[in-house]
Amino acid sequence: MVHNRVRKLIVYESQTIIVHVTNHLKSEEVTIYWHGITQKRSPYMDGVPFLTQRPISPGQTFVYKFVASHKGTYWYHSHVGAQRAKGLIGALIVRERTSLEMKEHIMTIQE
Ligand SMILES: [Cu+2]
Repeated sequence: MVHNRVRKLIVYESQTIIVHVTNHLKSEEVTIYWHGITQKRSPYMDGVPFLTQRPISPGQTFVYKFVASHKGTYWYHSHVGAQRAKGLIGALIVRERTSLEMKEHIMTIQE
């Protein structure tokens, strides 16, 4: 069953993303394409069936693992048949890594 609840993954730049995808469909295969992620060091995680991976059969699990190399607002979706249009999509937000340093201003007061 494909449903339309809003799904989102939020990570920080340079974090490793690990997603276990289990196909609970009865008769269709599935892959997940991480739209906008370059996959430079993880070409087999691109989610294109029969090009970068064998599609995930019903009942099987595939583990996607890649680095969120660039900040941005991306999305992921199925790369099989009409599954994307039927709602197998979600947001992938890669947040900028910011320093934990606080901006300080030092002031001295004298009488
Ligand atoms: Cu796409």
